[in-house]
Amino acid sequence: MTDSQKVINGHPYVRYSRDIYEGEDIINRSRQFYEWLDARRTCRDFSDKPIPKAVIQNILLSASAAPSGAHKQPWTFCVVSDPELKKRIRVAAEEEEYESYNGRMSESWMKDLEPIGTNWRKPFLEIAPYLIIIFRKIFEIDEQGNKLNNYYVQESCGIAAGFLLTAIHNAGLIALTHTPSPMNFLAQLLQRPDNEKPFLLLPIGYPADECWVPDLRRKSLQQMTIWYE
Ligand code: IYR
Repeated sequence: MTDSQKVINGHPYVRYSRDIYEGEDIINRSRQFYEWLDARRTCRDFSDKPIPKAVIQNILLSASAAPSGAHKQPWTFCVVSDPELKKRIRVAAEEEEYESYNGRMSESWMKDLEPIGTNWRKPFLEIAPYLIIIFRKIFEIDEQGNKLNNYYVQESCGIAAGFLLTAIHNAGLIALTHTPSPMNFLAQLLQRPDNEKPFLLLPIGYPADECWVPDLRRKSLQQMTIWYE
C-alpha cells in the first residue's frame, strides 16, 4: 500500500487531487469552456464522411466517465455503422414518426417544433456514419441470473448523454438527440434484453458541406437563475 491508497470502512480508496486555478485563471478557464460549449448545436445535416472507430470508442469512454447512482453505470451503448441495420432503423423510426406527425402529437407541440423544422422524414439515420443508441438498464442480471438493483437510472443516463454530446463536440463532430416515439422498435431491432429500455438515439458524423441550424437564442443567466446570497 502506498501513501496514495488506503482502506476506509473496509473498502479501498485512492487519494484524489486537482490542479488548482485561482484569480483570473479560473475565471478565464470557465469562460473559455462556456464559449467553446456554447458553440455546440444540434444538427440535422450530416455528411457521410467516415469517422475512425477509435474516435467512437473514445467518446463512449468519455460518456462512461459520468457519475451514476451507486456507480452502477446503468447503460448500454449500441453502436451501429452497418448500412443495412441503419436502413432498418430509419424505416422503423419513420413509421413511428409518420404517425406522430400525423395525429399523435398535439397542435401546440407541432407549433413548438415549427421553428426547428422537423418532420417525419429521418434521412440522417442512414447518412450519418454512426448511430449510437443509449439503453437504460432498469436492473442488472448477474451471471447466476439474479436480478440486481440499479438506482437513478434516468438521471444517470441523462448525465452520460451530456458527457457523450460534449465529447462529440470536442472531436469536431455533430450529433442529433433523436427520440423517435415510441422507441420500443429499437429494442427489437437491436435484440436487447428486457432489462434494457431505449433512452436516446444519436446520429454522429461530420457536418454536411452545407449545414443550417435555427437561429436560436439561449436563456440569459437572469432568466434561469435565482441566487440565495
Ligand atoms: N420525435 C420527433 C419530434 C420531436 C420532438 C421534440 I420535443 C424535438 O425537440 C424535436 C422533434 C422527431 O424526432 O422529429
